[in-house]
Amino acid sequence: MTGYEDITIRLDDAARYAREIPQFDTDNMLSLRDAYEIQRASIARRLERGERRVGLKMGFTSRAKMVQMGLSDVIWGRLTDAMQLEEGANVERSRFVHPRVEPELAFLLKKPLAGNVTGAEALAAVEAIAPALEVIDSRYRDFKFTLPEVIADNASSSGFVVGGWHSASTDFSNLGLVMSIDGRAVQIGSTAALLGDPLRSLVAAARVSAAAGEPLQAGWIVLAGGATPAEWIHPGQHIAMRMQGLGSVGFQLV
Ligand code: OOG
Ligand code: MG
Repeated sequence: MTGYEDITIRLDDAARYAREIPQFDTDNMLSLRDAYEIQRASIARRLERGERRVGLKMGFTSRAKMVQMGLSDVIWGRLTDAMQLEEGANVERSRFVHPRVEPELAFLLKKPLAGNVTGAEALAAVEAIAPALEVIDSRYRDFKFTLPEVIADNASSSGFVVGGWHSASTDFSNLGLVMSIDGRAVQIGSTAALLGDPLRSLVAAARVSAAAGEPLQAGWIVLAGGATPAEWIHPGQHIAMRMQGLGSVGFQLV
């Protein structure tokens, strides 16, 4: 693919320096294939700077998120070590353009997982599960984008925090969750919002990553997608999420 170097660099710089950029494909001319190629190339620039790939995020796996963002195709993005925020830490607002947060379930893999796998095969590759918060931060002005644009922008992914890991032997298909800001519940939901069962999100992750030539690896984290609409966050706020049986995860925006 040629001709997208410019937007690749613009997106990488926007993420690196937390600067917003205008939309570049409002006419929806970009193919999804080229959008993923721009994402790959922009994340490759981070890897060249020393970041390490640690997993994959799924997006628009819940109806709540599709409705909030007005898009209806499942998308995915790449996670690097620099995006992982420490549980309970103070996170600088200046890292972001206009951050939002959403409750997710995280999978930790103990085996590679590639291609068309069954739910049972996917489950057998899971080392542990944990409650997680994803900080999404579209690099586009006003958090507005088309489907190819958000894909090119690494599916808005900017940061993620993972709580304590738990055995995946308990049924996690319908765990209640409460996301709160400064102790006030702002979103209530269930892991069942994720394609009916978050395991389906992992099955989809195995398929899309293998199709991209980057199959899921042992040790990788897979974020299954936001189970509720995302919330804007502001400096001084403490953001937390408690998931039934799995404890809680949180951080402070400063
Ligand atoms: C796109 C990212 C979607 C999710 O969990 O559904 C996503 C966005 O909402 O900006 O991360
Ligand atoms: Mg998400």
